[in-house]
Amino acid sequence: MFEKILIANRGEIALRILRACRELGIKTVAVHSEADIEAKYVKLADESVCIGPAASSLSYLNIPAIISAAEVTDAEAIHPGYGFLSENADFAERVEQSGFVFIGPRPETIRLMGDKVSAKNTMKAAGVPCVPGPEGALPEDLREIIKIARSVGYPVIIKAAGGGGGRGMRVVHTEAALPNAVATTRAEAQAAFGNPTLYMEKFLENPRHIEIQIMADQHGHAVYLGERDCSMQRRHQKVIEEAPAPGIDRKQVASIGERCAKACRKIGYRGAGTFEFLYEKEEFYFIEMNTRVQVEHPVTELVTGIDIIQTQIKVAAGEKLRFAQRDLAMRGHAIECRINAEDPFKFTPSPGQITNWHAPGGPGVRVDTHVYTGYKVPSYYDSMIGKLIVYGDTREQAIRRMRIALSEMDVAGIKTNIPLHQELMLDTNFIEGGLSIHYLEERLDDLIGVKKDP
Ligand code: MV4
Repeated sequence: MFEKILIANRGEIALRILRACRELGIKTVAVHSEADIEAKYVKLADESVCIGPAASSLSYLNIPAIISAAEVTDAEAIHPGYGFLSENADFAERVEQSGFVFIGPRPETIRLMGDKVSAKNTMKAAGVPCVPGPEGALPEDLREIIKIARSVGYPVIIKAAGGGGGRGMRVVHTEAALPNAVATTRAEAQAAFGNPTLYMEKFLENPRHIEIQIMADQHGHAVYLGERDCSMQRRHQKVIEEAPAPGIDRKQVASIGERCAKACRKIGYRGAGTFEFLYEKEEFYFIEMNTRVQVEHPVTELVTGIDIIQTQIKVAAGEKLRFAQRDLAMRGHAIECRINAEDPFKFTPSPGQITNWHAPGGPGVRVDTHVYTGYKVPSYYDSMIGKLIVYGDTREQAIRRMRIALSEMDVAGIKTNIPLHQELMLDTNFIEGGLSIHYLEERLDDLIGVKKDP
């Protein structure tokens, strides 16, 4: 096992990784920007290194500064968390070339999955069901593209191979709209990702967003840790996640999960990973794979009892997975509410000093956060300041516990989205479960309409 790990991230996930290291008896190095000098997890770490000014581009994305920090502190491995450099294949490569272990997949795997065309081809070939559409990238010739779209059938969606997570895509409903959509998406893809490659899929109008968590070691073993329903989102930002996904046949989840695990074995995947699917009319369609640990990993931890971060570290150190698929089961139900420093209904960021922070507790309540009374939320980073996660024997119990936990939670000095979560935990459609990716945005239009014109 490693003696010392450098945590190349900030906020709640930096603290989450730090705690995993402590439990494993591993020393920690925190790297931080000038804006995060006062962060408590920086003091909790055995060592800390300032890697640059507040702006992420100069600190948390500063590859040479992070490698230097690992060198001067004699760390053995680097955990990238999520966001920032976590899915940057060049970073993973530089980490390994500098003699450190990257806690994540091999750089080639990150690169393969970062290109959404090669990711889809790989998964299709490995037996994972994908969204209908032509194999590979679109040709340059517009006449060819028109023919392809006709054979797929409208509506279609044009996506950038370099995109993902909602960036670089356009829905096309008619042949008349196709030429402009292709030209615009191509230009945007070139500008944003330096890669004009596009691909096309049948556009699914009202899907759910279900993802499968997988974990693989370096000895050819891979398992799936069930699914998460992440359909409650606004502008590609998830708001609530839960496990298991309500109303989906367990045998079907097992069949898809097994195919994901098999695909991981086939490509020699290493570490934690997530297969993103759209789910519509009782069918799963693969769209993308994430090669990092995800924000919402705690709901999976609560229903499986597996510590995903500790497992990432163990498999990176070369250990075999200590559990096989038959040892794994999902028990009970977990829900996560992302707590953001923002206006609950206008979504404008609300940075500043937290003058009072009281977190809820009790059975089945987990709060993953780095904030505390007196903490100043910087304006430079993501607005998420923590996650409230609850567990219950049933989904009903989890929702009840979430309502109670939200009511106990007291945050003063900044605005948070807690009132939005309170509203959603009483929403009859959410309580019923199984909503599509469009529900929250539609519901918000209603809510905001009502507030404007009561
Ligand atoms: C789609 C789709 C409908 N049909 N692909 C958006 C993020 C990126 N990961 C893929 N996305 C979508 N791809 C087809 N063929 C709808 C979306 C989509 C979406 C997906 C997951 C979660 C939220 C979303 C919000 C809007 C659109």
